[in-house]
Amino acid sequence: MKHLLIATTAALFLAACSDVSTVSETDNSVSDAATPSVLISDGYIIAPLKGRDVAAGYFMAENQGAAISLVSASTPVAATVEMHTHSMADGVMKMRKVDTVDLPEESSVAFEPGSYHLMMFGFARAEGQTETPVTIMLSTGEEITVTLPIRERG
Ligand SMILES: [Cu+2]
Repeated sequence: MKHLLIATTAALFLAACSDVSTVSETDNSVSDAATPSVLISDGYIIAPLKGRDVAAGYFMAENQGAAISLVSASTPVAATVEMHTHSMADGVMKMRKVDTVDLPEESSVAFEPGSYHLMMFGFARAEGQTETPVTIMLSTGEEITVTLPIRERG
């Protein structure tokens, strides 16, 4: 399936109200200057452990243009969102905060368990809320907002 370049404010709004991966790539009329080059797909959030308020966010980021970086993220349901990665230190997997995640030209990076992830602190959602917008900021100043489902811990 072809993925969409989320291109305009209108497209962002539409994407925020539907599954981003199902929007068809039919509108090529937008100008290149307004076209974010990174596609965010397959995203989801893992709800905090019971009694805790830290959630994790995962997604695929596909850069379809020139080299770019993810520089920050935010969501209305968390006080703070950090980008983290895992690395081995003295034989133990540890998380650490990263300021940027670089995406070379036409590359992709997976935010997935054991690797890059969004760490959402002060996570507080409405009762019964099963999804939330998450905004990813790029080094170009562009922002991409996607709606991510919130998965309960199994
Ligand atoms: Cu983390």
